[in-house]
Amino acid sequence: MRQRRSLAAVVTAAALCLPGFAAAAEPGEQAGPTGHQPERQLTDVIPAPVEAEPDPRADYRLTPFTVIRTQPGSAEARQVGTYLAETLRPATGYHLPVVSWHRPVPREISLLLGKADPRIGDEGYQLDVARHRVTIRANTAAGLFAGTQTLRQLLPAEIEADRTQRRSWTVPGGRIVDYPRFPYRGAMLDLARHFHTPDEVKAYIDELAQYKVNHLHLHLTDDQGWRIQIDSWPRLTTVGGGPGTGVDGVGGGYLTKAEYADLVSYAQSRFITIVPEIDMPGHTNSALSTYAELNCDGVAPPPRTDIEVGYSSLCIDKELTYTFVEDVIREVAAMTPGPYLHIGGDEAHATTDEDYQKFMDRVLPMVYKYGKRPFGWNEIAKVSPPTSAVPQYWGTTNTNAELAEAAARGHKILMSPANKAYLDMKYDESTPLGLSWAGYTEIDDAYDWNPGNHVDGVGEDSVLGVEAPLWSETLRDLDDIEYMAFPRLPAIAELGWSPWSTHDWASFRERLAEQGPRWELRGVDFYRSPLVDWK
Ligand code: TNX
Repeated sequence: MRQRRSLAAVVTAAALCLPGFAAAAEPGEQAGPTGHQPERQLTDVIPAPVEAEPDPRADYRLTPFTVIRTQPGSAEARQVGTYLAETLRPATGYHLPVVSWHRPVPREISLLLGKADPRIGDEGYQLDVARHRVTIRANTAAGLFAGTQTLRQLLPAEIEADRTQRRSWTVPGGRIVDYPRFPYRGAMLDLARHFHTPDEVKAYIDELAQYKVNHLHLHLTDDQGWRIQIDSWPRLTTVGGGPGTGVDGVGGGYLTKAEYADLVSYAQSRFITIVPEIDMPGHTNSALSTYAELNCDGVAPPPRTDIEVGYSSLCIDKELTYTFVEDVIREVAAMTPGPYLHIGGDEAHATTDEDYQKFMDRVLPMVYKYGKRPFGWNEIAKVSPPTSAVPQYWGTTNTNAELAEAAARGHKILMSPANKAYLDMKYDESTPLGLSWAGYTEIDDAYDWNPGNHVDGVGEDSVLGVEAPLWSETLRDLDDIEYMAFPRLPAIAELGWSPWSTHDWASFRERLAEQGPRWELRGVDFYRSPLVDWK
């Protein structure tokens, strides 16, 4: 009884105070079994769900009376409910109280743990839309979160507005059962070539989360700049990340440990794990020019902000190199709760193969020593690292002997083929930003490849997942980032989440068109590819 009374109080408050109530109460706007067509179909979602069974008689209408009820006793489920309420309140103007009651209430959206389709696993969910309630069930809070992101896309695009919209809010009826194809669905942001502020990274995280991306790899160090505070080598950031250390001498900056920790927890609240990268032994000019003693000859090279690659190397035969690397790995591991630490290893053209082997033989064990699983660009496959190390494929061909051998030895591989998944490649010759060394990458190129058989000898079972790297030699601000990431990021996200059986360019381009108005309402810049009939 008490529960019912407090609900009544809430609803009255909504009816009296909130502008959305008046809009919803307008005559002729009542949702009903007849007449009112939802604008969205149950399958209008990116990434495409595993299974969707529409029921046109079961459309649900969000109203000022809707309550979000989360699993009793689960603080995590409640956080997901609160985030859902926060995303739906601005456009609806509804109160959308979040409660954790045991008993169902009328007109609820409930987020519940357990009792779902057994296929959903750790990250999947089951979404049931019926006349009077929406129920999301999952085994974990991550699954509930994924379900809420689907629900968000099933509402009309205006749900993304930041001010109250005078309209009705209908969700198409039916059931979705959905779970990921690969455990790792990632994006990468390069903070080294141009620094991007914590607020910019957070804005990107907010977008990634909507497409069920669950890892954000931060490329934190490179020839131009060093972007993460390391207490034992303090000049790395004050000098190596100082003013003028962006490409062409533009910008500079770095993350303090506090800012990094804040980013980690912000990402966590959207079920995204941060993967830090310290690139070595190449791509290290910022460290070498900051600390002269790290160089073989003890002489610091000048800082560089051009975009050449492959000229720098840590000094492989100097013991101080390993003191330095261990200090950095120890501190980065300590500030990173996620399981992975990326040690780069790409384009070490200034390091001989023998030295590269020596270096990795010393450094890989350090990553394990501090409790992390190493990631490296695919070049690390050539040193036969322990099989739990993850090579990240960035090549442009469908054959790579070292990678196939690594898969045969039992490695999981992360797929980021540069001619498909690199978000910094130009869309076509007229794209004002980006590079083109791996070719132009239109949205259909980004979409049309199968991570499960892209490289000979690297089958579905050897693939950990996919990642879309965004290198920022040419990207200075958030608009630049967004213009290159959208619409290609959702293509890579779908390849990581949706089963290959749903893969369909015609369907994808239609679903993508529906994202356009959402990006506009959120102020997200994007490339209006001529291959898509934008809404
Ligand atoms: C290659 S991909 C690089 C980066 C560049 C990128 C630009 C890789 C592992 N290394 O250093 O930023 O191309 O597209």
